[in-house]
Amino acid sequence: MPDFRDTRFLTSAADAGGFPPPGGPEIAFAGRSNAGKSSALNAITATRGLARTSKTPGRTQLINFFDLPGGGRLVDLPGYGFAQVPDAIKARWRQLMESYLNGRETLARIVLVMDIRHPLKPFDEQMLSWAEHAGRPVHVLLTKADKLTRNHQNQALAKVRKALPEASLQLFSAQDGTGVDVARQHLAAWLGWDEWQPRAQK
Ligand SMILES: Nc1nc2c(ncn2[C@@H]2O[C@H](COP(=O)(O)OP(=O)(O)OP(=O)(O)O)[C@@H](O)[C@H]2O)c(=O)[nH]1
Ligand SMILES: [Mg+2]
Repeated sequence: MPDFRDTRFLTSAADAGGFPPPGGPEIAFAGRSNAGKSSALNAITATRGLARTSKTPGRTQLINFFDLPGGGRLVDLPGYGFAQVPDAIKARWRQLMESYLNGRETLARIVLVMDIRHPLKPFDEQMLSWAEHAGRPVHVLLTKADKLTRNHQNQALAKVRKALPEASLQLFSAQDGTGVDVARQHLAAWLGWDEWQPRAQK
């Protein structure tokens, strides 16, 4: 049975020429800068430091590819929305994202990572409509749930669910582990890991 802990860094790409040859379906983590994409990827793979995280928004400026055991990949996308960067870098970001989103046939699914305190910003809406148009299913992580009380978590969840009635959606925290197994369960189902059980990870 494949184990998320056996996920390995493959390569980083600064442009389409750097994308690795296709190697199974790709599940890409998208979201605003600093939302917690890289941290979510590390929590799901139970591998600290696999994807680089930072307090400085805009840390991930490359597309990072990770090989999953048994085929398929996780992809850590650079985040959008960091104000303090020059226009030239924003333009490069846009070009890199467009070439990946529009050109990558092996892109199978999107995990949209949103800070539970700041969901559904314009970039998130753009990503959701792109994914719908492109026929890529989306799973939403409302992350940093540890920053809110249980009550406020549920209120935020209900609010986003109301705005996105069709979406697959969950609470998540890379810090306290909320929802990590739920997210793994979704990924395992997508990957066809039929008999995968959370307990096998422990
Ligand atoms: N409390 C808390 N902090 C988190 C959580 N996830 C991420 N963080 C923090 O949020 C900051 C940004 O996390 P990253 O995972 O680097 O965010 P990112 O979305 O990959 O950011 P970019 O690569 O800049 O787009 C870091 O300081 C993390 O430690 C979480 O679930 N709870
Ligand atoms: Mg990152």
